[in-house]
Amino acid sequence: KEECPGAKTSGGVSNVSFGVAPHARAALNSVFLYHAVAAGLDLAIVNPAHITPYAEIDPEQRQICDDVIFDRDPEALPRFIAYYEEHGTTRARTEEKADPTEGMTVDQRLHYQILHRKKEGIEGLIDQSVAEHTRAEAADQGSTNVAAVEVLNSVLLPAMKDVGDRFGAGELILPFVLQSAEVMKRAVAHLETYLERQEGYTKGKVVLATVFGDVHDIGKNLVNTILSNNGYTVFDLGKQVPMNTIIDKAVEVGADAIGLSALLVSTSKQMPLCVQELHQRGLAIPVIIGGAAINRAYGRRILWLDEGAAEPAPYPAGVYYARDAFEGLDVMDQLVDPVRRADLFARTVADARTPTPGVTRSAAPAAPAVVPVATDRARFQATIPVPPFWGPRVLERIAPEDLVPHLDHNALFRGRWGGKAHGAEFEQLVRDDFAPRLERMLRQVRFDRTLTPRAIYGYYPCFADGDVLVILDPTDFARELLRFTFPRQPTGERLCLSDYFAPRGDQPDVVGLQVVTMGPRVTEQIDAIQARGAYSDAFFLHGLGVQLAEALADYVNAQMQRELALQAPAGRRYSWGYPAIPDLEDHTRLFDLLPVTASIGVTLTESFQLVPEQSTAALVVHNPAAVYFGVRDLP
Ligand code: B1M
Repeated sequence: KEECPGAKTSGGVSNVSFGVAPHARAALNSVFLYHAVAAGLDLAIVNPAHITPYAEIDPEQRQICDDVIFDRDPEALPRFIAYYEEHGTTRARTEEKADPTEGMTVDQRLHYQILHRKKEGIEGLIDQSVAEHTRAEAADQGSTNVAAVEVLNSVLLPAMKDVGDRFGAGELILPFVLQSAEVMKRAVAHLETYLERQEGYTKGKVVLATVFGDVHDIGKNLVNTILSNNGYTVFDLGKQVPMNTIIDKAVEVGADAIGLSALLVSTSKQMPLCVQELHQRGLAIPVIIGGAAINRAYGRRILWLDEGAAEPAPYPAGVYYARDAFEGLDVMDQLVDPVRRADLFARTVADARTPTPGVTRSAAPAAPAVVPVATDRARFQATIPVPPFWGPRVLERIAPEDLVPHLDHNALFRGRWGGKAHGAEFEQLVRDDFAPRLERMLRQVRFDRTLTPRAIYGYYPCFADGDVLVILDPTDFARELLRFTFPRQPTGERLCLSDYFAPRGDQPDVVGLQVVTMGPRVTEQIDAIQARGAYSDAFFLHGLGVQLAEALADYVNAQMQRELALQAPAGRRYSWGYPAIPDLEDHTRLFDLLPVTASIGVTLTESFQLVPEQSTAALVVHNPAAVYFGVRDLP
């Protein structure tokens, strides 16, 4: 592969283990496959039924297999054979281990299985538990219905609470919590066969939605999973939901709270509108808000009904910010208890009245007269690159595997897949679970054609005019097409992105533009997986998809850097919505320049978000002096 770039390799993996015992082959083939894939094997011929998943092979066995595969010493093979003769099959070894639930009561076993993410046999345990609780209730005119409610409240919900507490303490990562929720879902589904359809075994009702104009729902889905598996009835209205639909549903079902989710600053503006509308309609339903671009201070601000008034009054039912799904659960637990609810409201209003130290708004200092960078025309002229073409170009045939070198593994494992919460055990988690999982998933998405990466990019003539970047017609440099306006830092160096482009001169400067998408199928697949209750699979696929969207943007960026003969950091990409170019409405101007919808099928919502969800857009600046800077853009 080194000699012939672009060549692919395939291998019949089990050839490596001919002649040894079947259970030894299952381990050796797996370890060999693991190393072969890491070394660049593209296609493997294996019988999945005859292979032990790498993550299930303990470190001792991996070491023994590694020694054979890498031929570490002459004793490696005899040691390998002796080991597997002595130890029998992997399955037998597991069975030899003491049952960790030995000596536990049925209810303790249920708790154990939820905490340890074990689905097998959960239905049988529920049957036994309901039977025991029914017997215990007998003296008290008990029924299986009463017993089932008790199992829910005294066994299953405390187990999920334990899971949540351990997540809060950093002992569990989010995917594990989701797997516990899957066990919980299965347990509750079985328990429901004992429950008469009646009100009373729900802890409360929540209407949940991603606000109008916003296409992101991973945050909302996580909240749904955690709330519904902790005893709440969740009416999930989906994404891009108009405010009136949310309010009408809350009234219809008698909701105890409305949960609103939004990913971006622009769409978070729907939240205060919803609070105001509830008040206008004389409704007093508490509102919980969450999302990446908002914070507690925002929650406190939108609590007030008339911010401009001398004595603004709080929305009487309260607005509560939830940092994550577990804080959302905690808020709900307080809201459904009248005493705790009054207390929460009083504390929230008191907090909102107390100015947070260090965030009081001060008047912007007088603007110093500056902008030395942009005026140096001669300096710019020497560095303006020559693009290989002017205008747009579409990249159609991008294979997902081409994106792997651009995949930020750290961001994927720590951020998107939640591994950063695992502290010191992170490395082991990556080795035992995340790395083999990634390999597996990449194979699967290739096979299923889940990802359909497409991109459009282009080069446009331009010049800077103060805080404005003027874009010219690529076929007629004298004709102005449109203008992008960027904010100038209010303090300090008072920089603006336009400072890094040459002002008007004989030759125009050049700006790069790009839009990339992983396509609609990945979102459809995530929705389908989520709908069948495989929460952790949906979470992992979402994380991989979004990180590959970033990888795709980087892939296109690298191509642009090559075409313009730039050395990083020259050719940095800036996305709309970030502090240096905050105005998402500029996506419409971008779409006027690049035929995005016609070529790669990406459209914009009313709030200028990109659809499909796993898409991103950027402007590329060739000037190496343009490093990250910006103005704060929190609401
Ligand atoms: Co982008 N992105 N992104 N992005 N992205 C953010 C959101 C941003 C904050 C980054 C930043 O500035 N540092 C920024 C927004 C800032 C702003 O609005 N001004 C931003 C931007 C600008 C953009 C684009 C607009 C850039 C562009 O292309 N021009 C673009 C928009 C895409 C589009 O329109 N389709 C874009 C693209 C992308 C990717 C495709 C690469 C990717 C996908 C995002 C996705 O599908 N989710 C992505 C990512 C990964 C991020 C970050 C890094 C992570 C977002 C995420 O998925 N979080 C994010 C920065 C960050 O947060 N560090 C960022 C995980 C998710 C589970 O959390 O949704 O917050 P979240 O939900 C949490 C809590 O908030 C809470 O609980 C949930 C679970 O614990 N919660 C609730 C949420 N709702 C609740 C409701 C409740 C209770 C709790 O009610 C009961």
